[in-house]
This record gives sequence, C-alpha cells and structure tokens, in this order.
Amino acid sequence: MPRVVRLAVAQSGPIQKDERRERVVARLLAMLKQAAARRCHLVLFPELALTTFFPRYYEAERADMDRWFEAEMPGAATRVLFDTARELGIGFSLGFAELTPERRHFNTQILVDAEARIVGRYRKVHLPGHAEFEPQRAWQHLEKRYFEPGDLGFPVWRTMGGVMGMCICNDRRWPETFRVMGLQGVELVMLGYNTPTLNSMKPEETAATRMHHNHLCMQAGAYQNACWVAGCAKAGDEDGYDLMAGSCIINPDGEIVALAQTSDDEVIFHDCDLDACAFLKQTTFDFAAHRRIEHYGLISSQTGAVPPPE
Ligand code: CDT
Repeated sequence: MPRVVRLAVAQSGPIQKDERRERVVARLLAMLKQAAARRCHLVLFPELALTTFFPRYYEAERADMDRWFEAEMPGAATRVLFDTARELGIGFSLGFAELTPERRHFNTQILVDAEARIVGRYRKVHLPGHAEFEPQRAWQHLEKRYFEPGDLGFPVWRTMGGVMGMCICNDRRWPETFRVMGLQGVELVMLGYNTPTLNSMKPEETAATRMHHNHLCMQAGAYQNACWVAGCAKAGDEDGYDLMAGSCIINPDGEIVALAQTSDDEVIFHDCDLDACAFLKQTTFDFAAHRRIEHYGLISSQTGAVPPPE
C-alpha cells in the first residue's frame, strides 16, 4: 500500500499593515476549504501567515511590536481555523509570531493533525537580517531584533502517515537544516517564506536570480535528503514592498511537481507518495553506508569560514 499524502500549499497574497487577523484568517479558511474539497490530507500556510511581514518596521521599543505576536495558539482569531480543520478532517501547518508565557519571542511554525491537535512545533533557527536600524538599506529586515533564534533544533514527527519536518524561510538556504532532518529519516519538509523580490543591498540582482536561489536550495534539500519539500510563499506587494511568489512542491528527485502561477492567494496540490523517498534513501543517499563523519567536524565546531593564510 503506497503512503500518499495529498498535500495542498496555500500561498497567500499580500497582507497589509492594517489588515485585521479575522480577515486574514477568513482568507486562510477559504483556502483550507478548497484543499478539503480536493480531499487533501494536509495544507501548508506561509511564514508569519497572520500578519504583514512586520520585521520590515523599526520600533525603538521592542515591546511595542508585541501586537504582531500570538500569546495563544489557537487564540480568539485562529480558533475557527482549528475547529474547521477538525470538522473537515484535514491537517495543516501554520507560521506565526509566537510570544511564550515567559515572554520569549519566536518565529514559529506548527504542525496540526486532522484532529486539530498541535503535534509539532518548530522555531526558526536561522534569523536573517539585523538587530538595529540600518539607514543604508532600502528597507529594513529586523528579524534579529524581534525574535530569538529557535531553541528546539530541527525535530521531525511521525504523524499523518509519514515522517514530517518543518523549517522556515531563511532556514531553507542552509544545507544543515535539511541534513539534520534527513538524518532522522524525514520524508516531507514543509516551510513557509516571506522573501523580498529584490535585494535591499544589491539592486542589480534580478528577481529571476532570486527566484532561482529560492528553488535551488529547496530542490537541493529534497534531492540530497531524498524527501519531499514544500515551500509556501506570502507574496505580492505589502505596503510598497514586493515579496516573491513561486510556492512549490518538490519531489525526492529534486523536481518541482507543482508551482504557483500568481502572486496572490492560490492553492496548489500534489499527491506526495512518501514511499518514493525510499529508493534514494537506500542507494545514493544511504547515509549509513556512505557518509564520512570523520571529515565533517568543522560543520558543528566552527561557525564562520577561515581561509588558509595568504
Ligand atoms: N523571512 C526570511 O527569512 N526572509 C529571508 C530574506 C533574506 S533578506 C535579509 C530569506 O532568506 O528569504
């Protein structure tokens, strides 16, 4: 019996600064219902799916940013997503800004099963950008100011018929992210992203090159770890700043098998056969047979590059 997860990726169009949570959740609900109508088992939503990408705004007083965070999940605005998903018997994965009871701030993604139980929680490890206002940038990217690096590592969960993992946006650019999950036998990695279409520090870099980077790292992660990878954008023009689209589902050969065509709310689908991971996991990427960990020490003992002396 093949293990097929019918996966929906629910790309979001832009969310404006003044858009209320209730309205955003209504948009997410519409896509959840579309996915359920197509008999999907699981639907993936973007990073920080409930708000505009607020790390582009500078606030001297960090506590003034707490209004972008969720102190409860589900909370008043999001409970309907959980209730509807339970009624429809569909799982989902959702990114949001998490404020813990200890008042810690994380960029978080959860995995919720078809009974609406939170079965997995991931907190973004690789936080891009900077912590202070930088006037030389065309726009700010203050994730290092508003979030702590995730404290949960890269766990995977056996749920909904497979071995599932999550990461968030910038994490996809780091091969270590996928390899740590690959070493736990991951079969499906789900991630959301908010990625500016252009580079605030390199205006000549084209949108096409940046889309290439987006897909390249996810396709490599899928192939090199013999797993499915799904990437879900929040896309379009938020307050004059454009975020790339390109949401996709990638098979364990690293091929894109479903790709969003718009920069708006759009649901894409694919039947992901988790057994399709087995061939590469047992041959080219049979880690137990082929990895040479005696040569990989630098990866976990050194952070920056140290070239040989001149
Ligand atoms: N959200 C997020 O992580 N975005 C980054 C933009 C990097 S530019 C500072 C990304 O890697 O896509």
